[in-house]
Amino acid sequence: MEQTPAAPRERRKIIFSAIQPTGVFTLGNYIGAVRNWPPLQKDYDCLYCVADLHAITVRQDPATLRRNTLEAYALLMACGLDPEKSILFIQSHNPDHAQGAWVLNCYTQFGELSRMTQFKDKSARYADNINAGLFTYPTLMAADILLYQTNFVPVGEDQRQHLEITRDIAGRFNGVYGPTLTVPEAFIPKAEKGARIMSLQDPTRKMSKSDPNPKGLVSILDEPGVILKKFRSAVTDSEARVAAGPGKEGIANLMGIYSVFTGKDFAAIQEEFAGKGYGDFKTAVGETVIQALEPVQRRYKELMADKAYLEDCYRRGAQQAARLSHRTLEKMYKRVGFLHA
Ligand code: ATP
Ligand code: LTN
Repeated sequence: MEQTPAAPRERRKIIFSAIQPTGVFTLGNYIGAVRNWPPLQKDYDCLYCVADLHAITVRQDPATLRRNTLEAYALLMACGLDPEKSILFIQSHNPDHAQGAWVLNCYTQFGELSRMTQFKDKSARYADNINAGLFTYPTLMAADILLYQTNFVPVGEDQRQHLEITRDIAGRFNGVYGPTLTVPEAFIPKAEKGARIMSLQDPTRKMSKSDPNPKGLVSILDEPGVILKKFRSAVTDSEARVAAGPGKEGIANLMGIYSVFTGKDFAAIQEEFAGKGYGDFKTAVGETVIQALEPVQRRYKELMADKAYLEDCYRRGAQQAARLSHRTLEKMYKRVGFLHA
């Protein structure tokens, strides 16, 4: 009997995300983004990238940027990303990103870039360096995503607007030239699952790697003693009741962190700490975080002791990425009418 060919395996959906090498990842980066990436490796074709091109939209010291880039790459692996399962690379190693961004710049309006809240925030914060790269940051991010025909982009809540503009740009390009770019969707954790972790010193501001006040952020490489100290001095309120509610943003933030690592919901946490003071609660949160980060810190030390291996991984990652992005870039070039080289 003639053998029927095996049904073609359904193509796996594509995941892309990136992080800027602007410092050691914070607990915010970890909870809102990086920690959610390793489990996706099983069911999706994943690409993860260290966004060094994006990092220079803010002035960087060259030696520090170089060090931060290698460290960010090692941190991604320490957090569970596996170069045998995903494509892990450094953005500047694949020139297609810059080339794709140029084309997309020409399909992005000045007005829509002017409305981006990150641009407004960063141009207020770095008023002496409001450069064109800071303004066109979203088109480079759109290129990162669209070059791989990405279906889903796992990021924290603060990136939602960037995903919206990416979708608009893709839709516009497809509208002019016919279907070329996959319109991606954001994968953002639910609010109580750490979509937005706030500063420990000012719970109305998000925890950020580049916060000049290190007391507000927990870095994922902080020593246990430091982590405990930062949680113990976290800003809360004077009510001494472990519960979320108006005026209790600090406590709600700590409850969110505790919930992520213990799997307990807010009601269970409230019950666990009923009648106890904030001191006990803050210590419990700190200890849970220390425990969760211990394997990451251990793996990171091992990886950083083998630079040749890291180099090998990021070189291979860049080649794998370029092979994929090239197909899309060629299509885009053809669509817009560039003469074949
Ligand atoms: P920078 O301070 O240099 O602007 P950042 O700490 O804001 O950096 P990014 O590199 O811009 O970090 O973001 C990497 C990922 O971490 C993104 O997916 C972003 O949504 C997520 N993220 C950043 N900060 C937080 C936070 N406080 N809570 C949850 N997710 C976050
Ligand atoms: N802008 C992002 C980092 C980033 C990114 C991307 C995230 C650059 N390119 C592509 C997702 C997809 C940030 O986290 N600040």
